[in-house]
Amino acid sequence: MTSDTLTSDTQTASVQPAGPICDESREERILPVLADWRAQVAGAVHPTPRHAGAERADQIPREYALLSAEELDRRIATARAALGDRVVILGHHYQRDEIIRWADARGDSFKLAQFAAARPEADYIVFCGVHFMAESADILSQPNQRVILPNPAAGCSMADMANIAEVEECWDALDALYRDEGNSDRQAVIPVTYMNSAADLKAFCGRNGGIVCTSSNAASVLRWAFARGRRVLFFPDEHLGRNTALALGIPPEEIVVWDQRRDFGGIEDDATLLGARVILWKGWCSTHQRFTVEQIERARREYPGVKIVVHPECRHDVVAAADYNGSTEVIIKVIEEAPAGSVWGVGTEINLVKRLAREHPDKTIFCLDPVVCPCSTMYRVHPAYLAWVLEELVAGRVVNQVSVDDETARWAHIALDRMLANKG
Ligand code: CIZ
Repeated sequence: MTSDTLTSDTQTASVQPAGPICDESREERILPVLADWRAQVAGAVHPTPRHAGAERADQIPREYALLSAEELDRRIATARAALGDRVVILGHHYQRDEIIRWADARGDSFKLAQFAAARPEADYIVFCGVHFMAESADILSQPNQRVILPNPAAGCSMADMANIAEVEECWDALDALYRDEGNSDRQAVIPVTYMNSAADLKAFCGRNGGIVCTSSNAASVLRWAFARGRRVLFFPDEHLGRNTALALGIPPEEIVVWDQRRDFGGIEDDATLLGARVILWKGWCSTHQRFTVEQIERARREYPGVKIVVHPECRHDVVAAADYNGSTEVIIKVIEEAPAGSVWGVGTEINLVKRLAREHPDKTIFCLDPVVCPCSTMYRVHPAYLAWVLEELVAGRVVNQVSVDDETARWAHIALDRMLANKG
């Protein structure tokens, strides 16, 4: 096997000028197990540092790491044909092309959650995305359906920045503070969790009068929350929360950050929280944090007339400097509807930017960040994992199933249903 077999960047370099690749996103860090075997086959000494999440990926049988890209494609196609309508494959926009080509539906987490809920006839939902998406699909699907995440190590570092113990600690502190605020027909705080969060946090929102949002419907969800509560506690993404609140006209002085790593969220006086309308968790997306105003200014200098579109997980100064901001679905729509010959600087995950460039050759589309930096956790769904889980299904075995316990699922379902009713 050549190194190209496992390196999608080399396969797609014709569209995105090959720039330096950020360290976190190198294939040998993302797929350390496969990379180790590859190196061993080539006779090298064990050269690769192991990624923190690698142990969860160790189960893949060695033979899959040794298959060529062509052989993997052939085996995926055969297994999928054998499974027919019993399987549905979902592909998130951030997945690499070698995975997206097998997807029955591609979309953002909102669209894919809807799709999963609308396919009760499929026995298996193979979710090519990350752990929180597969959990949501499990919650929304029928009890007889099984949801499979090809590589269980595919997670989301932002989602991991909030856990139930920390959120409950914050909630108790807020409850103690707001308890004496006086009568009101509205709840003191409505918890809102971004889709990028674990199922137990979605359940927390369901139990406490709260809701889930995605970047597609965050504004509509915040309006829903303010109709029922005086404040919102928004987790785990600080930036999506701030960008949405500011877009709704909430003044910056009524938006505060709760830093879960510090005592009492790092908030020094009660008055700050008493005057707050939005309390933001201190979490972020490592990929979207890379975008800067300087990159936008450079794009405007180098491409006069360029339009800039960024994701609302970017910092507010970046969103404010852009022409448009929105979820992956919005970014795709804005570019699709743009006239031929237009030029676009895009601030989101590189796999999606490259795909947009390939699918719209009549437009110039480039990533604002000159350093190629795929979301390193999304990237862990490699065709080797897809081939493996599908062939196991053909053999009557389910591997890498994601399943949420009944009690968590019951409450999380309530928060997700509220989200699905808020289309954005
Ligand atoms: O909601 C999603 O799927 C994510 C993670 C981003 C987006 O904008 O689609």
